[in-house]
Amino acid sequence: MIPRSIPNSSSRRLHSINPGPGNSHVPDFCTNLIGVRKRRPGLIEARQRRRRKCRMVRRIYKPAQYGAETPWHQDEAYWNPDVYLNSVSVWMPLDAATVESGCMQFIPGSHKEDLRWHRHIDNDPLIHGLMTDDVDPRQAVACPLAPGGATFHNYRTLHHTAPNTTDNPRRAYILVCSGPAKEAR
Ligand SMILES: O=C(O)CCC(=O)C(=O)O
Ligand code: NI
Repeated sequence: MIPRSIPNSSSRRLHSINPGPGNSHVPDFCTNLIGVRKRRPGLIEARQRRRRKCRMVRRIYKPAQYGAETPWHQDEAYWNPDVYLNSVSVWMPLDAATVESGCMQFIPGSHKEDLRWHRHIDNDPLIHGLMTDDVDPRQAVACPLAPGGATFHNYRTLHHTAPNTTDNPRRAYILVCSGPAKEAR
């Protein structure tokens, strides 16, 4: 069995990649749940079991000339394995997404393979973002998109985005959908 990195409990449900100064993430759904968790522990899990369809919306902002790389990862490394497996993410740029501005890049076929070993960025457990070194970037396929286009990726698909080196921001809207929680199958 390939080991997974175990993020601390507060970070397991958030998929906030590379939260350095270059990227800004607004996990609306998670922010809401943090409020719920304080009021009634256990309510989050109950709600997640009931919600069988779309679970999370995120926005990622890579500022012009500043937005940091999102390192190679599989989304599964972030998910609570009891709840979030079988996700598919719809990634929609609101600005032109090119290799230079940070379009999505994928390793074809990686969704059929195992979860790779992930570690915290900079090996710093205080950094929420995870990354894997177990990847051959020469196999990457970049997917440039016009605003309003979309890519779809499975929770095991290896993916990455480069830093934004252009003069324009690169904003993306991401819809994460998943299947039933394990215990509900
Ligand atoms: O937009 C990015 O930089 C990365 C997005 C991502 O990793 C995802 O949607 O799963
Ligand atoms: Ni991702």
